[in-house]
Amino acid sequence: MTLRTAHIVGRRGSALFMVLWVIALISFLTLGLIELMKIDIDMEIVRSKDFRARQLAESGIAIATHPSIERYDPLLFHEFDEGESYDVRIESEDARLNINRIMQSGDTDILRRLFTHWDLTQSEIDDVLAAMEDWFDSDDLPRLNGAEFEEYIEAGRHRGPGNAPFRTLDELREVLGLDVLFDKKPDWIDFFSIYSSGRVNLNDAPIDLIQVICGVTLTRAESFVRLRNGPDREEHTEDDVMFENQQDAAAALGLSADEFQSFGNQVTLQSSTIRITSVGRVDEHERTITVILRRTAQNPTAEMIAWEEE
Ligand SMILES: [Ca+2]
Ligand SMILES: [Ca+2]
Repeated sequence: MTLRTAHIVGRRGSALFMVLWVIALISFLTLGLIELMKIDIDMEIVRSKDFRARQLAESGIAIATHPSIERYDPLLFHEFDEGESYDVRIESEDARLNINRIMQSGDTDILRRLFTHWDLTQSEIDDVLAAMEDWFDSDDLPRLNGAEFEEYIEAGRHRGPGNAPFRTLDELREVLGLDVLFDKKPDWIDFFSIYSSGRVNLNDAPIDLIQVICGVTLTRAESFVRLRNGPDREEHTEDDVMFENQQDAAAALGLSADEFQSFGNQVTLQSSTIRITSVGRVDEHERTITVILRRTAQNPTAEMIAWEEE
């Protein structure tokens, strides 16, 4: 091969290589583009399902807030075609302890008893209460094992405690030093409210609160809830028993009138503050809307106090 022929073959080889390289590059870019389009379409599907799930949750809220809807009404659950549904729960907000009222009163005895019930040690309870009190009080002086601004920043938080009553339950969740509570009772936050009256409604209270407030055994508290649930043993159904007077409630708890009176000012049998939780679902996508309403005999159409979404 002459030098000139070798040069031509070399140039043809380079050209071929360039063509192959451009084809590879175009293929690569096309695949990337397809992948990007696929991600975009997937995100659009997620957004659309999320939007629809929120619409369904809103429908549930609209139905549940109607004054004539009872907590066991079949309209509170509806399943549509193609994996779409909403499910609404109506309960008394007074099934929960009001954390701000407890902190305001300075009497944390009920919290000590509840945290003991959840197996926290006395020193763990002291630390948890110190942390909650430091969040609540207006000063910046940390209690022993409590936490104020400096401790929050040192722990990598972007802000310090509220130094005021809790505005939301998420703020209560943010208190520094509550890990032990989350460890021993992961759903502890569900026992609290910032809207409840301060008297716990025995017609809706969870077993733990019945035990701790009324000082009864687990067996007694369970038997009380069984009676409350009616013959079908299921809560929130038409046969549920609502205790209307203290004598009946005391008898169902196996307590004398005097024993009931010892905690009578901490409990109630009716409430005007209602929690409505509506879950909208589309396949595996879920949106939850929680609404707090206050409904009185004078105002049966109800006043909305809070609207939270997650
Ligand atoms: Ca403080
Ligand atoms: Ca029932």
